[in-house]
Amino acid sequence: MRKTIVATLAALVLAALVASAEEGARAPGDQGDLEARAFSGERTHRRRRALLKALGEGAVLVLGSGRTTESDAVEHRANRDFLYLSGIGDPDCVMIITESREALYAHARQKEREIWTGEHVYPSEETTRRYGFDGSYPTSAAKDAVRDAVSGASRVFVGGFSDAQKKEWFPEGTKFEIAAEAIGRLRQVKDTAELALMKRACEISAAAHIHCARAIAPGRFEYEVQGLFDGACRFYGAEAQGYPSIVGSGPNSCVLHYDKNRRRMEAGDMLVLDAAGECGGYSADVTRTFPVSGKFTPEQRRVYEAVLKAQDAGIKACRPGTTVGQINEICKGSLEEDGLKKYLPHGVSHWLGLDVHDAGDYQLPLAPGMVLTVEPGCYIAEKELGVRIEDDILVTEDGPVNLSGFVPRGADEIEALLAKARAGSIEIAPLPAATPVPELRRHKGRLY
Ligand SMILES: [Mn+2]
Repeated sequence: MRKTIVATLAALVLAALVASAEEGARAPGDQGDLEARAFSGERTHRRRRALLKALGEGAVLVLGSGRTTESDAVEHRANRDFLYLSGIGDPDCVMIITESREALYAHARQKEREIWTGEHVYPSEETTRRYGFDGSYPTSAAKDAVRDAVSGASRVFVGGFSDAQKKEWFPEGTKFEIAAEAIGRLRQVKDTAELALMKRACEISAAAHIHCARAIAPGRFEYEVQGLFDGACRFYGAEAQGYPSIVGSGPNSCVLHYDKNRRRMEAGDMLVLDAAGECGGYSADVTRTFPVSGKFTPEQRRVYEAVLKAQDAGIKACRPGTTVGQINEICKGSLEEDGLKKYLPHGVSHWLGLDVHDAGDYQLPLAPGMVLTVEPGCYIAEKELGVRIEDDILVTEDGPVNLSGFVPRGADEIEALLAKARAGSIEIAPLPAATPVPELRRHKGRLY
């Protein structure tokens, strides 16, 4: 008997394993291990050394992490250059990097603040070790240290300081050089740990595109699609959206950065969905276009397939040595063959990474490790017919790798996705039945 139960259990476990292997499906996963690898002290130390070497002999780098908000009620967005070079996303930190020393400055530990916001980076031996610096010190010591470091330097590179802060922090007459360009050239080529995070962001975004298709139907609102999309990104571990989700139907399909997402979709509309999640600070950037009715009209299909053809040509060209300018020409040339070039008012590519429009030099030819978008579009405003198709392409020696390619792209596949998605329900707790707003009587002369 027992033997039978064990055998049955083993068979069940095996069946479950086989099923999950067949589907290749993954549950929401912990992203912490990927982040720890991408921002290890050893790795960020190597980045800081590479940067100083690029800046040249006698250079000093003073980089602040800045502050995007004074309010705990508004999310702080980590300074991307600071994050890249340290793994630290906290505000109000400063790093001073010279040929001989790497020092980090942060607010001393404030236990009473931790009640509100939890632990932040503060100077300690553990902080020094974890982030790979030579020492970590309280912010109160930072101004003197900046003056010392700058006085002996032949070149001073600065980032993350406002003009007012520069006056306050640096000796008068300091000749500033901008650090961002050199940091951008480093950020432009991703290592394997960064690519693992980008790949995760793309996979999550792709899954969210497929998930939210069930809300694409006549009569539904653009924000319903956004709700399912953004929620699916968080569900799979994305800590933020890479940028405000663009869900533009009908006339809004022709508004490039539309993000109000309040319109009710109608039969016959096109819907441009440009949205993606962010993992460990790295963003994806994915666009698909859907016919709200479920089927493209012949005209919509003709335009859609022309944009797809242009995108295929652009993606194919993403090889070492090609420039972004050439990819732009290739996509536009393809649209010209179909008489649609005049409906594309934007460039078709940008770098992608810690920023959705990432740092990097657009004159440099593509090299292995670079990631860029290829996103041709066609916007015929008088027909309310907008199409954009966008994927995230990794450049390798062996050719382009489409990191976001598993969202259907072909016109038939898009229609099949919509048909399948609509068969699924949107299971969410219903709003309670409508009840009237309580009446308020006149109180101290006030009118309600
Ligand atoms: Mn883009």
